[in-house]
Amino acid sequence: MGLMKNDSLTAAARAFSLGRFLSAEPWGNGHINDSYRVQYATPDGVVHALLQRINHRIFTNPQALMENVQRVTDHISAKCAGHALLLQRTAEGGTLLLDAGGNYWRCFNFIPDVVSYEKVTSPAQAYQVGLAFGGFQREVADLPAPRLNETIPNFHHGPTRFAALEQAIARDPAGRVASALAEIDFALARKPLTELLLNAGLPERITHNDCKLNNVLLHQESGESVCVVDLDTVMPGLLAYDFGDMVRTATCAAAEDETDLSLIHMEMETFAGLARGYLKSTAGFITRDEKELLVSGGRFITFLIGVRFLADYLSGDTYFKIDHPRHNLDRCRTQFRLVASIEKQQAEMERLIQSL
Ligand code: GN1
Ligand code: MG
Repeated sequence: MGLMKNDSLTAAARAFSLGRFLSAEPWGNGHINDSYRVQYATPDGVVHALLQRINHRIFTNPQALMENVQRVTDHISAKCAGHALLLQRTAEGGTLLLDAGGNYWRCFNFIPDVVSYEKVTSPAQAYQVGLAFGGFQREVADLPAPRLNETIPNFHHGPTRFAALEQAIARDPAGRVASALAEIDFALARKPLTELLLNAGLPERITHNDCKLNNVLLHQESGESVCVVDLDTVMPGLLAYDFGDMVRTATCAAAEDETDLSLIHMEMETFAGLARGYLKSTAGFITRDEKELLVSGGRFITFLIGVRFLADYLSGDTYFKIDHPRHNLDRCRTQFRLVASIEKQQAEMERLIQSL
């Protein structure tokens, strides 16, 4: 999915009436939606906003998605002292814009003085990531009923994701199976992992479901977490899924698409920082069972995302944005290498969690 033609981008930017539209530039590294930083002129000077085109091929019910985002941002901003995400409104008063080309747009306030990272840089940074997503879970824990919409059903459901991979292997629509035999073997050998968290009797929570390192905004000077972003997949889930995605992205100091696999390693000290931050934020509500399965969550989610990248590679890259034809295979390889690294250190990681 390429970037938008300038005219529909500009029209969308103008619809959110924050001032006189000046410019828009692509922003961030999301694999799904298209994001832009927009500048507006106002009587008080230039203001920025984050404008996003929702990928409605993947988020097939943008209204249900926006209902979730609205409820969650309202809830958090009402109790949050610092910066929080807020939806901006169009001149007609809506937060979701459907344009003439059938594109869905929404717009957030732009959080100032922050940075986000593609690779973790220190245990102290991992601590901030754990603190931030754990804090998010804590803040939404008392969201009033009803249950949130499931924006993507079965999002972290292991058997469903694995079945999609098996189907891609059997059909081989892009003729790529022969180029991924080692990865396919790795996945098939771990099929039982897909059931691991399902029968553990863990409580349903409201979770973020995309707890990537780059979804935490850190203050550019202090390095402290300011807020978490990317609320599209906030829905019912398990704490272990969120912790798992943090293990996946914030304990390995390499990019998700690194091609030098010798750099892929679950770093114990960084993990300790992450676990400390997370358990500090969640101390008031995490149960013993949930705590016991956090490391399994790391192994599971890293495997699951690897399975998704592999299935997309075999299917001819229909889901994740790519920069080159082997991109999803490169991503799958880092994930599987990281799974192996977690498996080697799992006992030690679990001892560490229990010591906290
Ligand atoms: C996608 O677009 P982004 O980068 O926030 C994906 C996540 C994956 C992630 C892998 C809706 O997130 O589930 O973990 O890529 N989002 C969706 O980097 O599928
Ligand atoms: Mg996302």
